[in-house]
Amino acid sequence: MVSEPAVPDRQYAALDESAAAAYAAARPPLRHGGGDPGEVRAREVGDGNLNLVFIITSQSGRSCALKQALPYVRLVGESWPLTIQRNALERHAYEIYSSITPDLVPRVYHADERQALFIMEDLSRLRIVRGALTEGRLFPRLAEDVARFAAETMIRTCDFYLDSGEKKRLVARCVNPELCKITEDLVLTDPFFDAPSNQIEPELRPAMEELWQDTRAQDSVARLRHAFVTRAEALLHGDLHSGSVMADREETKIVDAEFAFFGPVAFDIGMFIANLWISAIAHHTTHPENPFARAVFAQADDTWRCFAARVEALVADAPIWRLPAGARREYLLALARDAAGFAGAEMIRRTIGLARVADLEGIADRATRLRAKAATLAAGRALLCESPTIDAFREAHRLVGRGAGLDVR
Ligand code: SR1
Ligand code: MG
Repeated sequence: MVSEPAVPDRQYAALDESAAAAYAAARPPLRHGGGDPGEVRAREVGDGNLNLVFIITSQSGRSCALKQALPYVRLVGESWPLTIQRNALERHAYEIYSSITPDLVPRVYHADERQALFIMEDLSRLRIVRGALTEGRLFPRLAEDVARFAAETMIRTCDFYLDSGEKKRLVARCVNPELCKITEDLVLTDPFFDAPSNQIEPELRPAMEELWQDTRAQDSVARLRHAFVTRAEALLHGDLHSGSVMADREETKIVDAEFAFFGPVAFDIGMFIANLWISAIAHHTTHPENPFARAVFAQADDTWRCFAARVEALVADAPIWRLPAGARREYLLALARDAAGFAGAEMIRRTIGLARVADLEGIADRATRLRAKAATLAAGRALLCESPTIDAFREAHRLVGRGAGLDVR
């Protein structure tokens, strides 16, 4: 990876397609060993809530992607400013990930902190998993790969694997206050009171008012928020949902790591599984006869099983600090409870919060859409209430399955 030398008078400017093409044409991987890439074209394809993403192709046949941070939240506009330093933090996270699970993250070729951008591998051969799920496509390696990414990158960056000084230096290097605040607010606070950022259809308001009065759910979300804010356990991706994973039948890549920070190990896996559950509920509500919903449910289950198995093996084999068997069981149970709780909060916020999802919003028929949303809200609330006392993650899975009308064992 090549880093751009600091040029003091060159100020940050958001790129347009022609500026992105010109920028990339002069840098790796398009400008390769001094060779001319020929005509270069850029297409802005960013469909996320925060950044610009360009796919850049050249006459020479080489291509790449350029990701640049905007100084505000794209979803909302310039009225919500946001640090562009998140781009350097995301790249730093990829550096760490590529030392642990190189096959599961994009390769980064070039970075420019002043322009808050980096150039990485073009992944347009793969699909964003959320989009594929909405079209009824699943990828066979998804559960295992996402579970491997989460378990390996988190357990190898926590105190079981890192010497105490090294761990604390890494925690300091990965502080990410602005992006964490987005999650603290949008995932773990606003959905749990009548906040202006929520978008609640009138038919769903009674369910939300009940949730706001439910002391078990409120206690649970307060505990989760406390854990998210205070427990610097391991390097999290911080936004690991189906829109942050790209895949096909053969490979999986985890992207959009700008929310990375040191937080509680259960958060990422809970978020990812929640988004699979949302997809399964949306499909089951729309087409109850179609087996696809059941297949997505099974992937959620597999994700947890693969994650728990790998965490257990990694912790049992840890070089710095090895938990004995009884403590390991307690650790895994605590992870299952927290993951189920975080999943509940994520299901609720993706249904009525600021950043909702295509799985639900894309259901064309209003009555069906409202039924699906009522089911994701009910499942989220049940997870919040029951997660502190479950004895295995399977109980959370059954709870969601039953709520969705799927008889899952
Ligand atoms: C204002 S940003 C909204 C959401 O988009 C990101 O992908 C995160 O999920 C965040 O909560
Ligand atoms: Mg994102």
